[in-house]
Amino acid sequence: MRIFSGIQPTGRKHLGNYIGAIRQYVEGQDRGEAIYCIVDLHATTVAYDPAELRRYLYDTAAMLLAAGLDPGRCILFRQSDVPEHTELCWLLTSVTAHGDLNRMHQFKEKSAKQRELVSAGLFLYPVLQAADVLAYNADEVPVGDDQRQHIELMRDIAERFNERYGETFVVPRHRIPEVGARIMDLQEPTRKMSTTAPSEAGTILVLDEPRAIEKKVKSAVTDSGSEVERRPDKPGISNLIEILAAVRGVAPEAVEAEFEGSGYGAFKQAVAEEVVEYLRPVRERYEQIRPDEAELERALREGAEKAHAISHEIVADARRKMGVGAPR
Ligand code: ATP
Ligand code: LTN
Repeated sequence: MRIFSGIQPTGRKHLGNYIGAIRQYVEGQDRGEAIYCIVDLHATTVAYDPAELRRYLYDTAAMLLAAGLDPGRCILFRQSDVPEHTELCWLLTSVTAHGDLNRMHQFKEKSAKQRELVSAGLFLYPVLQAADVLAYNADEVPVGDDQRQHIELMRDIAERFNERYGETFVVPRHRIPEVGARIMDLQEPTRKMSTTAPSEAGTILVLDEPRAIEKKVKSAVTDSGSEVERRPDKPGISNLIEILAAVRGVAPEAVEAEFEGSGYGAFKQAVAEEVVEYLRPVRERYEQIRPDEAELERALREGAEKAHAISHEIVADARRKMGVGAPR
């Protein structure tokens, strides 16, 4: 089985990214042929700083290695190093409906936030994402819940391509974790945790110092009452329950049962401590890995060569089926 996922080089990864996606990547290495891509081309679809993009790319690569990706057991590479992604993106536009792209939640949200320019790249973002996956004929795509619609679209694109030009692509399925697929902001628990939140107080960064994590968890917005229970009228407590369950690798019901009657204070204390211990080894390994940019670069290039060897054949087949390029 082939597993593929992509992650944006937005330097600072948070607990939502870690629980929703990154730890699934790590576990994917034991379940199949795992391929992970740092999507620098996707990062150019909104306003960004070129020098920062380079730095963030290394930050993200170091973070993934610190989390447990092992270049001996997976392929880790930079999207722009493998030109098949952009080529296939264009080829796939021929079987992508404009109306479908217009309906993408992420496009609507991100385009509303742009101050200067809503780029055509932002509109085509999901097509490039489809190309990322289809270029490897991946079976499974580990992502957080917010990517559900993008995965549905890439399935439609693959199916339409196969219908129109003949069987070419594997139609991939998402792998969204049962617990922790949508970690919410600690200050505004009706919004997903994100690096682009207006305030950092609600976002636990993977590299946050223990004291910062403790402060953020303890000042998390909770609801009136004192029951540690998941309920629609208790989004703050529900989120903390989900976080602790994900960190422990247990069902949320087990957390509810353990903290029944203990009150918010003791519960938050436990969440803070366990999140600190959960992230500590990642932060420590990151500090060791991040300074050696030459080594990060070497690992990424090696990854790109392996990725290219796979995607080259698959994209060449798509070209042939579409009747573009010289005949063989
Ligand atoms: P952010 O909004 O924080 O910038 P993102 O979704 O735009 O994150 P990525 O860093 O590329 O961009 O996301 C990597 C993975 O993390 C994706 O699979 C995404 O679904 C997942 N993810 C992002 N936010 C959360 C969250 N709050 N809870 C669970 N998973 C998440
Ligand atoms: N849009 C995704 C990142 C991404 C991706 C992919 C995820 C780009 N290409 C391919 C899975 C498969 C996001 O997390 N924001």
